[in-house]
Amino acid sequence: MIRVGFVDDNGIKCKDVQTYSLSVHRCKSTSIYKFGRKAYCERVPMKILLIYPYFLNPRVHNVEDVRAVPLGLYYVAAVLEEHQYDVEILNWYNIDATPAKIKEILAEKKPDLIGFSILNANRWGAIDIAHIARQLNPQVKIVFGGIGATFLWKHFLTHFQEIDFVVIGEGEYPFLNLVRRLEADRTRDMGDIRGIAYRKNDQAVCTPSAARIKRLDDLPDPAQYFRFQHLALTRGCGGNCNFCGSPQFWGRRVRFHSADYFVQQIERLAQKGIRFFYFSDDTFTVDSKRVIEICRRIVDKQLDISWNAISRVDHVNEKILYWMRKAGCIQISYGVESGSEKIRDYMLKNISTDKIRSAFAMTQKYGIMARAYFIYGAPGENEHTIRETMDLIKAIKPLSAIFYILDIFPGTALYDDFKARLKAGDDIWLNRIEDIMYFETVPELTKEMILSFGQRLRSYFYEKLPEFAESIQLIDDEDLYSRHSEFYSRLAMTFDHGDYAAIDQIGNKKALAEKLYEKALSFAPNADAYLGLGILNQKKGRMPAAIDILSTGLSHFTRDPRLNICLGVGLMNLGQYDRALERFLKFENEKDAVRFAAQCYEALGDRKQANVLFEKLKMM
Ligand code: B12
Ligand code: SF4
Repeated sequence: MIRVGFVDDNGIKCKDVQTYSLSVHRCKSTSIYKFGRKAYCERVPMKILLIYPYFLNPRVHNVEDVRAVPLGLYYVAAVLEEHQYDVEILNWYNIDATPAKIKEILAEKKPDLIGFSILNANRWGAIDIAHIARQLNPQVKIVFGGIGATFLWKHFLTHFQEIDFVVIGEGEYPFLNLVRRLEADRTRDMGDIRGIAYRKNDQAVCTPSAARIKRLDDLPDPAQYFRFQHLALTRGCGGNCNFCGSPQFWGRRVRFHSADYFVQQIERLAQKGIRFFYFSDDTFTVDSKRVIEICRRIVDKQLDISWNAISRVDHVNEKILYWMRKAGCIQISYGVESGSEKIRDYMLKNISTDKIRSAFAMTQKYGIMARAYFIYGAPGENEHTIRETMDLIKAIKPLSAIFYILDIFPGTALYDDFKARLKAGDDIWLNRIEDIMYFETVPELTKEMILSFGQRLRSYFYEKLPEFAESIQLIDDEDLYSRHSEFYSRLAMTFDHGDYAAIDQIGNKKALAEKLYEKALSFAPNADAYLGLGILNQKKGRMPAAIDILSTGLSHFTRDPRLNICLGVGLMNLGQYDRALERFLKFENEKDAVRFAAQCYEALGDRKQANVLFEKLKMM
């Protein structure tokens, strides 16, 4: 859209303007054009909403899995930002299908176009939101993009009139081209925009695929505009697993960002307060030289960050693990999938048991938590293969394990096989289901069997976990001592009050946490470990021991408020209010410190000071 009007002698724009729908070339800097002396023409950017819609089934346990906006949406938005569009991302994973709320927000935002990021499991959320948006404004354009839309474009355009366009594959530039064309209102023939699908004479058609972006660094860095935690150094994966959409979607040739781009992205986000990152590549460590370069720079720049990464067991070695740990990596997730070689071969996983064993041993040795992804419920799964998976768990001793039932997603070899076996078509997705599980498509695997396999695997893992945690042997490298200390301390906290603390199947958690805190301190002083031990001792009524350990902690971390407050509480328990008060008064801006200080004054009979602090507390 462009707006045409006039400026007065002072250069002030006249309010009485008209808006035309015309093609216009953007002014390089201001996007305002002047014609002659007094007329001007100004581009009114389209209002674009990019929505990450809610899933069909509420996530009770694994909210963490669905909470984050897919990374690609930030890239799509950054390209639009770079071209001066008015773009906003809405994370609606938790709007919980509340039409009134959705209506209210859309009515207020008045988008000209809505783009949805589609995974299979959230497509109904998008369809329902699109329906509401259309009711509010029949002119609004609806675009679906992402991996869940790409392989079902025909299905979506055939069955859902709300959807105008599907962007196929890597979305940034096809979407930009589409938006430009819509803005210019030149929609009669869209056939020359590569990488999109639309309805032509009531038939769903798609244009030739868009070329993949050659140099990923040409993409504007979304960190300039947004704050997010998932990053990716690469696009594509050399693997060819039959259950995974990545090979068909991204291709098996891997493209990279440069170390410069990636580290600058981290720095920009760190400046926005992000300290923890998820490196979300399919295989972060494909190019070990590049990864080591990135790690060196993180170390040289003293970026105080920690991060998780995803990799393959055949793409790690000691050198890369050393550098990753130095640079703050705390966890690597590996797709192990199954203990049965037959099942791994069926999945085209192409990794040997030896490789799995050695990657896990190496990773843990460097103090990086090795997490295993398992998939159960593949053809041929039975008592024996589940036993094999348990044996592998026992051998590799993962400190974290995730168990998924084998799902069939469009765009995978498994899906093609499913369609051929069941003579099924994409219409299956007209059902309000999130996904299709493999066991639902064969008679020999029943739901009960699969659920019990899952339960057994999880129980086995939890039962063994304390043993795994205790058996870790870290490499004796002084360079990594402080990292080792962090590693043990973090692990201890997980059992003490983190994720594992809530799991009943894991036994002896407190005793294990205590041992792990002690191991942490055997490498280097660590404030969390001192605090953890202090609290554990206090809870067991071992006050002198608690005071002792907290005092040692304070000799290393004098200004740490948590250690001071915890020690103060210990002293209060021993009736030493004077000494406790000294600890609390150092932290007049910490609520707990002020409350305990007030209680100390009260116990010491100084009602006046106690009241001053209780009043202060009310204002905090
Ligand atoms: C890292 C990852 C995760 C991470 C982080 C996800 C995140 N928030 O960034 C975690 C572990 C949290 C995760 C969770 C899940 N994941 Co996941 N994940 C991946 C992985 C390995 C990489 C994703 C990525 O960052 N890609 C790179 C970015 C740049 O691509 P992108 O986000 O897809 O965006 C591009 C295009 O898709 C497109 N696009 C995307 N949205 C839009 C919107 C518009 C309007 C347009 C025009 C274009 C467009 O343009 C973008 C730029 O080119 C992929 C596999 C893969 N390589 O894609 C699986 C994958 C996406 N995940 C998958 C699944 C199933 C899930 C879960 C549903 C699992 C669950 N148990 O609930 C959840 C979904 C939650 C979510 N928010 O993504 C499947 C999806 C299959 C499907 N058809 O639905 C994949 C493909 C793996 C597989 N099994 O094949 N995942
Ligand atoms: S599962 Fe992992 S290794 Fe296999 S193709 Fe997908 S991303 Fe690559």
